[in-house]
Amino acid sequence: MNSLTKFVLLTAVGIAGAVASHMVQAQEPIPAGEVKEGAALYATHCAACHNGDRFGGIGPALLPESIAKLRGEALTTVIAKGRPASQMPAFAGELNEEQIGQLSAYLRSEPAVQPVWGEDEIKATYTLLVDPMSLPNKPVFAGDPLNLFTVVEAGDHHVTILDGDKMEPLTRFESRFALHGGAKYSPDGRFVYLASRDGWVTLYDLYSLQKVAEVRVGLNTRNVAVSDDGRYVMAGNMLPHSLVVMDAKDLKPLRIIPVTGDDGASSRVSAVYTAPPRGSFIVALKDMPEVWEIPYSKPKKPIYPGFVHNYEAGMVEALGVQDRAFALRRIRLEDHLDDFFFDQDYRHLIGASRDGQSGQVVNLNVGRKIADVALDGMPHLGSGITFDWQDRSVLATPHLMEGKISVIDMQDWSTIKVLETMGPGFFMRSHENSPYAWADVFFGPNRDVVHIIDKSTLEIVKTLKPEPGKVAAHVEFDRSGRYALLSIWDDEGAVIVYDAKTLEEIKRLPMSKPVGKYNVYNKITYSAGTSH
Ligand code: DHE
Repeated sequence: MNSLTKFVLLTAVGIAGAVASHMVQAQEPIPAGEVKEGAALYATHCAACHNGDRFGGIGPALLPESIAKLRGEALTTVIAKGRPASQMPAFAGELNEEQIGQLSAYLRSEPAVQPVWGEDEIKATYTLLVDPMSLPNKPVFAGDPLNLFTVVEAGDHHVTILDGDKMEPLTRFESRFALHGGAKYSPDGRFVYLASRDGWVTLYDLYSLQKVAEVRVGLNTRNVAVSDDGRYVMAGNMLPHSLVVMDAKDLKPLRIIPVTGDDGASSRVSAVYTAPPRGSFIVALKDMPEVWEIPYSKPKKPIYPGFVHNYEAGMVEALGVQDRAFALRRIRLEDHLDDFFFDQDYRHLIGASRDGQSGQVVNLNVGRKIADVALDGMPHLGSGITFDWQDRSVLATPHLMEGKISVIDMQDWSTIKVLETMGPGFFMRSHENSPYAWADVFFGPNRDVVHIIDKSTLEIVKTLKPEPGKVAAHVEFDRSGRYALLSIWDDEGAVIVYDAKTLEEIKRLPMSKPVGKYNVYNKITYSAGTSH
């Protein structure tokens, strides 16, 4: 095994660890003595902000699942050094190394009181900050409101709203702790919904540039989806095992759907997405080999003759409300799904489990797996894109475990090409008006490069290294496809604006670890070049 292969393998093992980090940590024995000492230290130093039960207060929840991202020494480092630009102080002056170790052992241990987060707890956190009826009917800024970007800055937990015409920040505000994944927009692009790992959902008005409402829907949340009729927001939780439906105009909780199987066992949610042509939310589950289709309205056009949509067939009751929406359809599979995406008409779901050897294609109409796809090195959620190649639609995605990009024919699900890259990547992005697809290299010695692929030849035509030594990742185009924005993932990072045609750098906007950026227009039109 040469050293590069070894490095990639070790990195891949690291990623696998990252991916299943909470599982790994749950398996590691934690010495009981350390936990006991740690509990006492917690009560003295942490409970005031993070709450006695560790469910979070001013500070985030400190449960094994919510701190899973702080792997290895990252947790003790945060305790010792604090978090810059946040209210988390450094404890190195007050606690010695052994005490910090005890505290971190306690935080990684299961809580004495099993967390309960039901209707009462959710409703108690609900805050309406502005009456939606009092909001202005025009933006308070000049410029195209559909060409804004929401940039999530993970370094100091802030969000920047970026004017995509001038490529200048319009405003910047503090977000909840650890926002993760795509910001979601209302169908008219006016409101943005942000979900944090520790369960907070924030509704922000892009016309008046202010927060409208917040609610904590869970203790560990995966993501949110917004129905394309603009009525509902659905959040998927890891803890507790539930889905929470909110009113999209003010985030009022409407319904809690427990995620349980026929046998009564429950499951964590992998992710929830909106399937606009179907009028449904599609939910993938981590612990049950099922995909759920949950309708919120009648489909726009008949799905196919004879298909019985649950919206018409079903009638459910929850939280005292009885109606046709949210009548669950279970699609039973052979394997569970962790990561997945859809074709553009939402007929197929292409997914993979994290320990599986290949991906599967599920036809959502007939409700079963119809093909296997060669996606052994599991992709991250929302990693891939679709585009037309020659006379067919293709899907392209990086692999998280290997330096490869697969291009898959979406007619027969065969692999058209596997491109070798300089390392495993997270995200690929493009735009209908661009001949290029951009793919980052996220792991390994070349994590500072980004490949640019010609969508007609399926060849890498250029490799950029914008900031040697710093991770360059996650691209999003502006509304027109003229500019491509790339992040430098560093506390002293930046969003770099490129001319998407000449591939020349236009400008650099300093930002604090801008993990993701989401263009309003591309998102609300479900552009094939970005995540949905
Ligand atoms: Fe993500 C999207 C899950 C680790 C950055 N990631 C998502 C989504 C899910 C998810 C469910 C879809 C949200 C949406 O769009 O609605 N991510 C997971 C994991 O399970 C995993 C592997 C482990 C975990 O910690 O939960 C994981 N993700 C990461 C990271 O380590 C990344 C690189 C840094 C970070 O911020 O945590 C990361 N994830 C992202 C980003 C997106 C995302 C930037 C949105 C991509 C997009 O363009 O839509």
